Amino acid sequence: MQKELTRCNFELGLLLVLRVGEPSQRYRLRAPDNPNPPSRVLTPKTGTPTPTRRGCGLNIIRYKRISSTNTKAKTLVEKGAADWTVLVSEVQTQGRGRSGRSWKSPKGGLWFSLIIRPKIPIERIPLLQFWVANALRKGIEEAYGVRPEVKWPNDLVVDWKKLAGILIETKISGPEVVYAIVGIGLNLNLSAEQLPTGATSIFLVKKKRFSLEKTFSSILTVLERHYETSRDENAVVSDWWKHCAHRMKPVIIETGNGKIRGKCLGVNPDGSIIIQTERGNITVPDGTLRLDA
Ligand code: BT5
Repeated sequence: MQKELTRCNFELGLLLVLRVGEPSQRYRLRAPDNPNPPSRVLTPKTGTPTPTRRGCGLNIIRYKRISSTNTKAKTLVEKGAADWTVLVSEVQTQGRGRSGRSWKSPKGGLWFSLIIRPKIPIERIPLLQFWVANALRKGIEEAYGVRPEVKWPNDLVVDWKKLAGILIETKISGPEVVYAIVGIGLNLNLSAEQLPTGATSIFLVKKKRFSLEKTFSSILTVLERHYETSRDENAVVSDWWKHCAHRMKPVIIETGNGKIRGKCLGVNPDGSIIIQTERGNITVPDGTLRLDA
C-alpha cells in the first residue's frame, strides 16, 4: 500500500513529497504554488534513494551558496526547525572549523549540517562526535571502499591527510542539551589545487569523481542507523578507537596551555584523550593532535 506524506517547508516554500511503502523509496522536491522559488535550491537528481527516519523523511534544505550551513542551521533551529532538518550547500563562503578556524568549501565537496535534539545530559555531548565520526567512516567505506581512519578529536584521515571534518555545536539549558548542530565537511570531488596542504579527497584517493547526491544520501542513512545505537557509549567509543589513526602511537597535542608529548593510550566517553607521558598518564580534554615523528 502506498502512503504519501507531504511536509511543508516554509523556509524554502517547497513541498517535500515522500512516498513510503514502495520497494525503493524516493523523494523529490517540487515547486509549490510560490511563483518565485528561491534560486539557491538544488534539484536532486531523480532516482536518488531517500534516507528515511522511521518512515517520516527528512527536511532537506538545499542551497547553491551559503556562508556556512552550521550558521544557517543555528538561525533555523532558533526559529523552531524540526528535528533532523538537514541543510546542504554546494559552496560555503565562510565555512567554519573549530575554534574560529575556517573550512575551505568550494564546489565539489559535501558540506552539510544536521539539526538534532538528542535528549542527552550534557556530559554525553562528546559522544556525538564519536557517533558522527563512526557513521561517516562507515558511510565512506560502504560507498567507496575507501577506509579512512579517525583522528582525535573530529577528523577522518586517509594516510594522515584530512578527508573530512566535523563541527558539532550545541545549545544547553541547565543539565540538558536543547539542540545540537552536526556540521560535516567531506572532500568528495576536489582536486589538490582546491584543497589546503595536508588534505585529501575521495577523488584524489580513487582517481574518480562520484555523485554528491548518492554520497549525501548514503551518509545520512548511516548516520540515522548509528543514531539508534549511539546510546551505548562503550560500543561507540570502542568502535572509534578500533579505527583510530594514532592508536598506541607517539603523538604531540597542542593545547591552549602548551604541548603534550606521549603515547596515545585511548579516549574517554567524555571526549578526552589519554596520553602516557614521562610524568604519568594525562587526560587531555581538547587540542590539535599530530604524530610525533
Ligand atoms: C573541522 O575543524 O575539521 C570542522 C570542519 C567542519 C566543516 C563543516 S562543512 C559543513 C558545516 N558548516 C560549517 O561551516 N562547518 C561545517 P578543525 O578541526 O578546526 O579543522 C580546521 C582546519 O582544517 C583548518 O584550519 C585547515 O587547516 C584545515 N582545512 C580547512 N579546510 C579544509 C578542507 N576542505 N579539507 C581538509 N582540511 C581543511
